[in-house]
Amino acid sequence: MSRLVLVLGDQLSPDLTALQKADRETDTVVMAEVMAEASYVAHHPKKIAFLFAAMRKFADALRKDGWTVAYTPLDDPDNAGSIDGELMRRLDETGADEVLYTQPGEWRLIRVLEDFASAAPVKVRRFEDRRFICTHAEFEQWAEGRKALRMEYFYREMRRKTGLLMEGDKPAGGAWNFDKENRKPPPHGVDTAPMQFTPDETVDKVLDLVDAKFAQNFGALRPFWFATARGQARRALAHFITHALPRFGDFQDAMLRDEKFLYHAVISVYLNAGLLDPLEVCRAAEDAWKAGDVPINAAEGFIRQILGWREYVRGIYFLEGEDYPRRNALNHQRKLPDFYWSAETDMACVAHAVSQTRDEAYAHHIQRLMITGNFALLAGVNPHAVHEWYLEVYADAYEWVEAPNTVGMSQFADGGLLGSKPYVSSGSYIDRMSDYCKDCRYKVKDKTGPDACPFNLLYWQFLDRHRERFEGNHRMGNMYRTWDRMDADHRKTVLAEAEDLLDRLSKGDRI
Ligand code: FAD
Ligand code: DLZ
Ligand code: SF4
Repeated sequence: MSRLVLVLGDQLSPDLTALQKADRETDTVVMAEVMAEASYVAHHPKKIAFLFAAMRKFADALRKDGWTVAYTPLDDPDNAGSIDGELMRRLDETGADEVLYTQPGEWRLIRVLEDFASAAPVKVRRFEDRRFICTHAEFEQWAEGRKALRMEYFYREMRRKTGLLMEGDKPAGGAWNFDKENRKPPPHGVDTAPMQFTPDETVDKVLDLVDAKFAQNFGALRPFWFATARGQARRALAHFITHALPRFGDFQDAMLRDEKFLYHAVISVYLNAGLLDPLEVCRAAEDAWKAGDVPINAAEGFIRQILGWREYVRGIYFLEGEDYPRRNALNHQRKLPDFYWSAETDMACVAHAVSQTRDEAYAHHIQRLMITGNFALLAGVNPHAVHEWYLEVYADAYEWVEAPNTVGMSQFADGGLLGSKPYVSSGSYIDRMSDYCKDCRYKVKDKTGPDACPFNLLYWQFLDRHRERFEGNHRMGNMYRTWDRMDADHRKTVLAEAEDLLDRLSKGDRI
């Protein structure tokens, strides 16, 4: 008996379930660069290049390990153009009598492979993706019967399950969460950067291919410095643990114009493709804390992002089903402003986040949440358009992780399933946490008038237009009381100027 074993571009892990179930003596691994995957959204060229290069190197590593790999490059004249097409072609070619695959991370591709299984002349077996700490069954069990699915409680379960940062049944350091210590304003200068890798021959070839085929996509392909193999990704992780993790907690929410990465790990691109394993990353951070190299607020804050948030959003994506990315609880219908592509706006914070995204296919969490996400929510942009933007522009974007973060956390389009209140802020939050405002054409201190910061105007207009929904929210009551205490004429001016700003946005005027 011989089988085909599918390995997708974001399944580059030797312990992938389908590989574990296969036999390297008799079975053939199928990997394919296909247009269907490379164009279901217009991915950032750096993301495509990263994946193709990592796929090619993973295929080579499998071959060295004794596997037979049928690998199809994008420009192979026989390329069938899609994952199911490639599987059919390889079935014909090899005469294999079974296909094994691991569940993809997106409903779209799950359905494609289900249809393939119905049409295929041979048995097709699917396995759960075990490269996560929480299984689907465990998440469903945790969610069952709960009124609110709060990440914090899920995270504690995961701490107990893994024993990470636990002292017996108590959290290490005496608290589950040290976030209060993690809200420091930006530092003056940053003394580290993520590890960068010079393109080798494999990467160079892929860069030329991506240049030729995807030049029209948003984003700069070069310079390209991502790790593209597990060994490199491990080195990047070790570099982060030594040089940046100690200060990760303190400056987790800070933003600096000239420091794109601050003390962030820049490993989501590797984790999500399978080059790093989430538990190994958490254990490495825990070990650094145990060795006394990293304070507890940093180790805990970092581990919470992976053990907590990453696992939790995946659980939500699969629990909620395929309509999740289409939700629009606030009925927001505005078109995504053009400056999300061009960076041509006078708002220094937005211009900066967008141009950094174009150059690096990366922005850190607070830039995504409190700059581009915040503006889209305040302005009432259609959440599906926002979702598509995030899926296109970041190298770490796959729907299972991107959609809950965008549709749920950032746009409140799931009606508060994921977050108990919308992440909106006026300019003063951005000013406190960044150095963007000092060079902005708008004045963050101005609440009204020609120089008023758009976040100031839109923040109050957002609260006002969604009063019915949010007034009773215990975390937002204070803001409504502040708004109501303002002078009536001032409120009228704010609303009128906000409407004017939104009108100009609709007309495509520069704002
Ligand atoms: P660090 O800040 O160093 O954090 C360490 C790791 O924790 C990350 O590598 C990531 O694996 C994990 N993590 C942190 N926050 C989250 C989170 N909220 N959800 C899931 N994992 C998290 N992350 C993605 O991996 N892919 C996406 O497509 C994505 N889209 C996002 C869209 C929006 C609107 C927002 C607000 C957040 C999104 N995130 C996404 C989460 C987060 O912004 C990124 O994981 C993080 O910025 C990656 O950079 P880093 O590796 O330097 O992370
Ligand atoms: C994102 C992506 C891209 C750009 N290209 C490919 C590809 O050519 N071949 C492949 O197997 N996978 C690719 N991927 C990743 C898939 O889109 C991903 O597996 C699904 O979105 C599920 O997460
Ligand atoms: Fe952004 Fe307003 Fe600050 Fe300008 S003033 S950078 S628009 S927050």
